[in-house]
Amino acid sequence: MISTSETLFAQAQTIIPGGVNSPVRAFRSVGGSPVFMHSAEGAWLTDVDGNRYLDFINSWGPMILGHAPAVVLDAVREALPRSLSFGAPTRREIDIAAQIIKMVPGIEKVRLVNSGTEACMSAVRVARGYTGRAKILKFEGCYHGHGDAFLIAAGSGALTLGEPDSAGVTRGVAQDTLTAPYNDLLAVEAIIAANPGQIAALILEPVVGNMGLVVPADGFLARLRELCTAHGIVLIFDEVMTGFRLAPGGAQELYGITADLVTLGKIIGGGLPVGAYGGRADIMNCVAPVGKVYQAGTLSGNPIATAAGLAQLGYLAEHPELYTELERITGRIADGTRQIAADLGLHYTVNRVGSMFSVFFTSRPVHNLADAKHADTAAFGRYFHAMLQRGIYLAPSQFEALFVSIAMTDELVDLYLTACREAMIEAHSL
Ligand code: KE4
Repeated sequence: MISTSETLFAQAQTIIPGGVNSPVRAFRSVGGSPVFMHSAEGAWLTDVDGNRYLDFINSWGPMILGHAPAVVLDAVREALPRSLSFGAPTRREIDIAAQIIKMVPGIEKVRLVNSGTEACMSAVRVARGYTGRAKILKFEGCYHGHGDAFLIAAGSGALTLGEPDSAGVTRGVAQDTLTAPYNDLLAVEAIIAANPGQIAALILEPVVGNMGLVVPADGFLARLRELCTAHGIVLIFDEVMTGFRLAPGGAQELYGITADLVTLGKIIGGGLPVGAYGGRADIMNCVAPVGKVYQAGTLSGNPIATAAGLAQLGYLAEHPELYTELERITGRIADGTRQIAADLGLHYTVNRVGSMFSVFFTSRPVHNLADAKHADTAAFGRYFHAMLQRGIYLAPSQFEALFVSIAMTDELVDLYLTACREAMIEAHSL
């Protein structure tokens, strides 16, 4: 019997490229037809056929409070009657900027945009304007959105599609993007030495979610901080995923390292389109209209999006205990998964930081993209579908992180672990 999702997907593909508005949603790397969602509440998604799934994507990070949290919905309902957009400054933009500055270390000034891509593109442009330099250094497997400068050895969907460099990115752009393997300080030092006075910014995911979850090696972030300070390079932490997730102050708080600029997204909007970039005032004062680095946006600071974002950030700031619970319950998930794989003789690598984790279908440790690429993506695809059949909704790619919300309970973890064991057995015909 053809499901409604399959019917809708066939229809969508006739008028939307690949039938989706973001490539990773198309299930290309795991095969099959994507599930079309109808509604969600707490930890549960419901698709258009009425099937329910335990959500480990949570909109790729934003839904840290679970789906449809009252605190966010109430704030949106309260804002709705006073128009959906002004294109003029509003009080709430001051309130959310102040909230971000209160929560995120190192941010003295912040500008709102509408996506993580915009935040990262803008941060790099400001770094170039501030330093007068052209080149940037990124890491293989890190994803900073679909800006041209970043689609070089990118992670996430670009990696999943097996097209590490996107068509349409010109040689002129690519020549200014230098890349190094993640966690490889020797490579970073060599690139800096080979490009004296030319590198405007070093941008990275302080904890990587976009090649699957990869943890910074001890001392890696601290050494990058030293190198950037010594060479006048703007250190940009892309915390679009990790911001407000790993701690109220994100990875900067967790690791005690302060970047020069931070990019934010996902959680910051409570599920609505908000991104932000911010950091040292001397750098941010280069941004128009006060400075000469131009950046703009019709819907930046949108009153409904800022209502949702401010409500979510406020709740996270007022309930720091939820990070302890996320640590505990995600620890149960990761440790349980690792044990199940080991009991089955698979010994798969499970990387986790806080409420972000990935199961790599390889027994090798995974510290960078080359390691991650050893994973058996075919087996991962079979596992993905075996879990989907059992009502567990994972990221449809080996090269993505999973996200846990505070709606996850011990009973739901037990459901997940039971499904995980059955799916591992099915995926490997054990
Ligand atoms: P957006 O433009 O998608 O809001 O943010 C881009 C971005 C920037 N930086 C990091 C660290 C990110 O993870 C992202 C977006 N993450 C992907 C998931 N790998 C979003 C999902 C998708 O592309 O559909």
